[in-house]
Amino acid sequence: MIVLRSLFGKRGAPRTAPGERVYAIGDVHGRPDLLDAMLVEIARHGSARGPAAQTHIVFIGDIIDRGPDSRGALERLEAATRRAPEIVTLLGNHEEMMLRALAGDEPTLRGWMRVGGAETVASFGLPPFAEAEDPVPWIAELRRAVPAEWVEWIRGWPLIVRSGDYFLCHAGIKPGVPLKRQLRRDFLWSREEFLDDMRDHGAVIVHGHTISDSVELRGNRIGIDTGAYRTGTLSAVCLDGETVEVLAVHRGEAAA
Ligand SMILES: [Mn+2]
Repeated sequence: MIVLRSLFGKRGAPRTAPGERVYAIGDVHGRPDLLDAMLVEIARHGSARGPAAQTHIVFIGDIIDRGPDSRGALERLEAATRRAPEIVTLLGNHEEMMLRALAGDEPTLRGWMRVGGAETVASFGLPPFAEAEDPVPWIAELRRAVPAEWVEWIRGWPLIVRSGDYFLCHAGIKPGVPLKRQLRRDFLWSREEFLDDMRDHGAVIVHGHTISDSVELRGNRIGIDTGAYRTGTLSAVCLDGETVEVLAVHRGEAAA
């Protein structure tokens, strides 16, 4: 495990809000085994580090899709959140697609099937939506398969969490636009324009959504998606005052 201090140059080291320890966990994408392993690792890490006035455990979004067991990942997360109210899950673009499909948005449904939604519906016991079929009965079937209380729960997931100099969101932000005026779609879908931008965004942006080989610690952002569904490695960072530590759990490749 590494500890990094004063990474961030000109404004001085960024810090969490006083007394706050924040664990931010990368994209889970249908891997309940890794979700559980990471919560165990965080508990171990927290005991070793000693108590904090307040701890927040933040999943960065994209709990579902691509991996083998999205239904299981939601089930584990829901159970963990009931036990541990310090867990917060941010909305990811994949949950956004599922919510839109459930609401009857056909173009989103078609796109969702191509980017891992087929795996999610399979985990709920449904065949994928086929291009030529009538979407109305298929969507009705999906609504029966996904528990209504889970849909309401996911609808309530926030887009952002802030602690001191850190700003957490699923994908990123629109550079050059104040954090208070960002759009929902930028939190959910940002890619290169954000990733390549070297400017100070007014906070260090902690995000998932784009896979990197290891956690990316940059001056203006921290990328924590290490592609758990295909690498078997789920990563997280612990932000505590001025310290940043990287955590990871590994459970082998997802079953093909
Ligand atoms: Mn994403």
